[in-house]
Amino acid sequence: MVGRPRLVIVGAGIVGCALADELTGRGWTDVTVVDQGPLFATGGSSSHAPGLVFQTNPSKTMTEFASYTVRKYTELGCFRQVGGLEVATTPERWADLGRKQGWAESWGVEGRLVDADRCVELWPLLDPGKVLGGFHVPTDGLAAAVACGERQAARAIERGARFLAHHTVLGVEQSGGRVTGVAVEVRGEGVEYRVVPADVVVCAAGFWGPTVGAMAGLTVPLLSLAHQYARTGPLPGRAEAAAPDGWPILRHQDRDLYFRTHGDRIGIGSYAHRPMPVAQHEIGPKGTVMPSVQAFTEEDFDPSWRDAVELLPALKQTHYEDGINGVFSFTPDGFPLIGEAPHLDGFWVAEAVWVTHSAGVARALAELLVDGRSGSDLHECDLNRFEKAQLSPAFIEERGKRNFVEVYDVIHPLQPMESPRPMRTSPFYQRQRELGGYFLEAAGWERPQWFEANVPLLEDLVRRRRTDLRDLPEEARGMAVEPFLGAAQRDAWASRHWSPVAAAESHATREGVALYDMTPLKRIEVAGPGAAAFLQHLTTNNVDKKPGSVTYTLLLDPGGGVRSDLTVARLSEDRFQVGANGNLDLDWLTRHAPGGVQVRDLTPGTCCIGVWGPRARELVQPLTDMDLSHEGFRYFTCKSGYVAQVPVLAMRVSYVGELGWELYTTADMGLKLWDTLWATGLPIAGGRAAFNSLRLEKGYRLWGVDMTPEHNPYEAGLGFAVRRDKDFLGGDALSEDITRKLVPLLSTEVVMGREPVRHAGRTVGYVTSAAYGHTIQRPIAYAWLPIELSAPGTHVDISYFGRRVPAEVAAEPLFDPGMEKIKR
Ligand code: FAD
Ligand code: THG
Repeated sequence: MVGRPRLVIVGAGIVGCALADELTGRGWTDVTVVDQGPLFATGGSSSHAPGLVFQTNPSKTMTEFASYTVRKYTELGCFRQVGGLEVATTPERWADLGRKQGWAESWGVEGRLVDADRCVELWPLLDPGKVLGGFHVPTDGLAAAVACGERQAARAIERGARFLAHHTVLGVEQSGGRVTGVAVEVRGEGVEYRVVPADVVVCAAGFWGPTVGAMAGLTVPLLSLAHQYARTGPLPGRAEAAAPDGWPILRHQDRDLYFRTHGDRIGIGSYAHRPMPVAQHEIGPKGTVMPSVQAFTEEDFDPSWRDAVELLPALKQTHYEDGINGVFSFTPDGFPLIGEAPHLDGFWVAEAVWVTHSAGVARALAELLVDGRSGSDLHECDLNRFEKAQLSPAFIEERGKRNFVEVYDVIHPLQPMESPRPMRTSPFYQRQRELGGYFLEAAGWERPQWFEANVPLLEDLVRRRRTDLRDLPEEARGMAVEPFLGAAQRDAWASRHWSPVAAAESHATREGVALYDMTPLKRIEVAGPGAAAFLQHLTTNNVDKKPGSVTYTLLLDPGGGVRSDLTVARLSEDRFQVGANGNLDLDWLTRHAPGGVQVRDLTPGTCCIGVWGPRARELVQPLTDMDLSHEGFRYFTCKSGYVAQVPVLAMRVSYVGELGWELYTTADMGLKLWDTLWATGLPIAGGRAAFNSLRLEKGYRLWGVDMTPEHNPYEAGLGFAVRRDKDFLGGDALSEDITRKLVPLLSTEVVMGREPVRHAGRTVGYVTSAAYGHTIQRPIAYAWLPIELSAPGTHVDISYFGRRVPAEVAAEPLFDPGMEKIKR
C-alpha cells in the first residue's frame, strides 16, 4: 500500500479501539472507527466483560497475545494484576495443572503449582477440604474492558483517528475486487445515510461479525452464544484489607466456573449451562442499549450456584443478583479470526477475540497491515484456515456449541471433537473401517491412527522379540517386550489414542510394505503460461526443472519466515501439482497468482495412497507398465500411467523415509486402487501413529508444529531447500546468522509436545513433535533450543507434567542418514 491508506474500523469495542491505537502508533493515522452504539460502553460484549485475563494457553501465540495485553493494559492503568488461580478438585485436573504449568513455562509466563493451603491463603473463602491444589500466575488479572478501550481510543484520537458513535454500517462498498468504503446510517437528530470512503476496512464487530461479513460476501465462521454471569450480594467476611485490589481471579474448571471479586461481592461466570445460541437476527433490536445482554435464565444458573456454594461455603450467607446472559463469539476451533477476505482485497476481520487477547491480536493485525507480516505466528488464527466443508452454517453452529461445552475440559492433544463426525472421508474409508481403524480427525478428514486388524502382526512381533531374547531368563524376557513396543515409555496420558499396534505397523513398513492413506494431504494445481515463473518467484528452491521433476521447496513470508513446506511436481511445461499443508497454502497461492495462472484445489476430487517399504517395488511393478526400477523412476520424480485399471500419477516421494511411491488418482477410482494393491496380499495398512514415528526418525518436519512463520529456514534445518542464487519472496530478509535451532532429542519417556526444555535449571526451549521411534528404539522429541545448546551430546531435561525427563541432543537424521533405504 502506498502513502497513508484510509482505514475504517467497524466496531469500537475493545478490539476496534486496540487496533486504532496500534495502527496510528505505526503511522497509519487516517483511521475512522464507526460504531452503531454510544462510545465507549457501546453495548457490545466488551461492555459486559468482567475482564478476567488468564494468560496460559496451549497455544504459544495465544499466550503471547495475552501477555502483551497484560503488559499494555498495565501501562495504560486499566489492568489490576491481582493474579490468577486455577484450583483442582479432582486428581485428573490436578495432573492437568502440571501440564498447564508446562505451557506457561514454555511460552514465558511465570506460574507455580501451589498446595491447598496456599490456595486458601490466596482465596480465603475456598473450602480447604475441596481443593487438591492450584496453579497460580501472579501476573494474571483484571482488565477494565471499557476503560482499556477508551484509553487506547484516546491515544489514537491524539494521533488523528476519529471515533463516530451511532454510525451503523449497512453495506460494504466495493469495486473491481477491492473494498472502497462502508455505507452507514447515522442517527442523530434525524437519520442520515452516507458512505465513508476507505482503502481498508477492518471488521471488529464482535459477535455481529457474520452480519457485517455477509455485507462483503464473506462467511465469518463464528457462533454467538449467551454465557451466564452473575454477582452475589455483599459478603461481610471479605477481607478487603488483606487484598485491597481484590483476590486473584479464580477458576474452578471441574465445574465450568470462574470467579472474581467486585468489592465485597463475588462475580460468578458459568460455562456449565446448555449452549444458548443467538441467531444474528435475534441480536438485541437496533437501538436497544445493551444488545449483548439477554434476559437472565435462573433455572440455567441454579446448578452452578450450588457448585459455587460447595467450593465457597461462605456464599451461603447471600444469593446471586443482577445476572445476565451475555453474548459473545465462539469459533469452530476456539481460535480467533484474523485476516483478509479471500475474494475482496482490503476487507479484513479481527473477530472472536477475547478481552484477554485483544491488544495482542490488534498488534498482530496492525503489523500485518503495515508491514505485510506479523512477528507472531498467526496460522492457528488465520481467517482462511477453514476448509470449504467447514464453513456451512450447520458446521459452524455445531462446532461453536461443542467449543462452548468443552471450553474448560481437559482435552488431550490428539482428541478430536465428537460431532459433527464423520465429515470428510477418503474413498478407502469403508476398507479402513473393515480393518478396525481407530479414527481421529484433521482438517475435517477421518484419519486412522492404527488398525485393529494388525493385532496379529503385533502378536507376531512380540513372538519374534521373545525368540531374539531366548537366552534371557523368562522374567527378563517378559520385561523387555513392553519397552520394545514403546509402551513402557509412556504414561497413561501418552497412551491415550495410541496402541502398541503402531509398533507392528512401523516395523512392517520398514521391513515389508504398507499402504498409507495420504488423501488428506492438500493438493493444489497451479497451471497456465506463467505457472513456472510464478512458483519460481514464490518458493525458495528451483522448481523450474524438466516435466516429471518433483522438488521440495518452501513458501516464505516477506520477513523470511516459513509459511509452508511443499513438494512441487512439474506435470508438464505449464502444469504443476503442489503437495501442501492446508488451506492457508491454497489461499496464499491464490492471492499471489498473476492473471493467466489458475490455482485449483484438487484435494476433494482426488485421493492418494503412499505405498512405502522395501517391498514397494515388488508390490506395484507387476501391476503397471511404468518402469519402477531405480534408474527408470528416479527419487523425487513423477510419472503418469496405470496401476491395473486405475489411472495414476505416481510420485517417488516418501514422508516415512522408505522406498516407494505416492499414487494419486481421482476419487471415483480410489477404492479400485486400494483393492487392487490389497489383492496382491503383500501390504498391510498403516495408520498415523506409525506414520508420525517414522517421519520423526527421518527428521521430516511437520509445518505448523515443528516450524512456523516465526522461524526462518536455516533455524528450522531446511537451508538445503533454499537457493540463494535466485530471487524469491522473502529472500531479501533471510539471514544464515541464527541464534536458535530445531534439533532432535532422545529421551527416556514419550512426551506429547509443547513441554518446556531446561538446561542447568533454566528454561531454554520447548518441544514441538514427539513420538517413540520404533526402529531406533528411543523416544524422540524435536525441540527448539538456543544455538549454543544445539550440539549433539548436550544434556537437557524435558519437564513433563512437572516431572523431569532427561534427554540428549542427537545428530539427525536419526535413521538412515545415508539414504540407502530410499535410493535403491
Ligand atoms: P464488542 O465489544 O462486541 O464490539 C463490537 C462492536 O461492533 C460493538 O460495539 C458493536 O456495536 C459494533 N458493531 C457491530 N455491528 C456494527 C455495525 N453494523 N455498524 C457499526 N458498529 C457495529 N473475555 C475475556 O477475555 N475475559 C472474560 O472474563 C470475559 N468474560 C465475558 C463475560 C461475558 C458475560 C461476556 C458477554 C463476554 C466475556 N468475554 C470475556 C468475552 C469478551 O467480552 C469479548 O470477546 C470481547 O469483548 C469482544 O470484543 P470486540 O471488540 O470484538 O466486540
Ligand atoms: N508428500 C507430498 N507433498 C507434501 C508432503 C508429502 N507436502 C507437504 C509436506 N508433506 C511436505 N513435507 C515433506 C518433508 C520432507 C520430504 C517431503 C515432504 C522429503 N524430504 C527429503 C529429505 O529431506 O531428505 C528429500 C528432500 C530433497 O531431496 O530435496 O522427502 O508427504 N507429495
